[in-house]
Amino acid sequence: MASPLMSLVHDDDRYQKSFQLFLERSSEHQCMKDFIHNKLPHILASIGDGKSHLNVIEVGSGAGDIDLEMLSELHKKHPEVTIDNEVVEPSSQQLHHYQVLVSQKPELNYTKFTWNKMTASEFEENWKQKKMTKKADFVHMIQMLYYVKDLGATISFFQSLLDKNGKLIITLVSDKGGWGKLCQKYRNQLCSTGISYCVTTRDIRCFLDSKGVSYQSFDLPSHMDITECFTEGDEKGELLLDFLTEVLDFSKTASPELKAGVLELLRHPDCSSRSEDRVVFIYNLEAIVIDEPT
Ligand code: CQA
Repeated sequence: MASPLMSLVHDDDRYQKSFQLFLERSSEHQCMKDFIHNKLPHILASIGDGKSHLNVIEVGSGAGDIDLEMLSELHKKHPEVTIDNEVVEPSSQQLHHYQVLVSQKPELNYTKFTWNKMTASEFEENWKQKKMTKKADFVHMIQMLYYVKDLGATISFFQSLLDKNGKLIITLVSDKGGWGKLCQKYRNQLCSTGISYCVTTRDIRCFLDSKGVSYQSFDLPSHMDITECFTEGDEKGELLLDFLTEVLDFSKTASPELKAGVLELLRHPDCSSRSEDRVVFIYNLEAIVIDEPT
C-alpha cells in the first residue's frame, strides 16, 4: 500500500521556504495590498461610530506585514483614535518576526499590541474562560481558515465579538480559478492529512447564506508563475509543488498517477495560461466582509 502523504505543515522549515518562494513567484501580496489601499479605506470608514478607542483582532497574522498595512489604513481613516490590537498566531517564529517589525516602527505608538501565541480555537477557549465582554470594531482572518476544524463555529465566534458597526473580513482562495479546481478534483487525495482543509470562499458563502448573514464580496485576481514545476527534479519547482498541494515532498512521495494528474491539471487551460515559455497559474482570492454582529 502507498504510504500516506504528509502535510507540508509538519515541516516548518520547508513550509517557510516554499511559502517564501510562493510569495516571490505570485502576485498574492500585491493583490492583497491593492485591496488594502483601494477598498479597505471605504470599508473601515464607518467603524467605531465616533469612539476614541478601537479594538482590533487579527487572527492568524503570520509575520504581520499585511496586518500592519491594514492597521495603517485604519489609522489613516481614524487618526485621532488609539487602537488595542489582539494578535492571534500559533507560530512563535512568525510572532517573533511580527514583534521585530513592530519594534522598528515607533510611529505605531497609537497601538497597544497584545500577543496571543495560540490558535484561533485556543483564543476562543481563553476568551470564554475569562468571560471577556470586550467587543471588537475590526476583526480579520486573512488566509487562515484553511487551518481550522470547524469553519462555521470559528466564523460565528468572531462575528459574535463584533461591536455595533464592527466589521469582520475573511480572505481565502475563491472556488473560481486554479486553486478551486485543484481542491475540487483532488480533495480526497490531498486533504486527508487533517491539518488543513480544502475550503474556498464558496464554503464561506454557503455557510453565511444558510445563517441569513449578509455580506459584501470582492474578487482579487492573482497569479503565480509555476513554470519550474514541470522540470523534473527542479528544486524550486518541487518547493512550489509542495505549496500548491500542501504535501511534504510531493514529487517524491505522491504516486505517479497522482503526480501526473496534478501536473496535467495545473497546466490545463482551466488553471493556467501560457505566455511565451512561462506557465502562469491563475487564481482568485476573495475578500468577504461581514458587518453585522450576531
Ligand atoms: C497563505 C496560506 C495558504 C494559502 C495562501 C496564503 C493558500 C493559497 C493561496 N494563498 Cl498565507 N493555500 C491553499 C489554498 C487552497 C488549497 C490549497 C492551499 O486548495 C491546497 N490544498 C490541497 C489541494 C490544501 C488543503
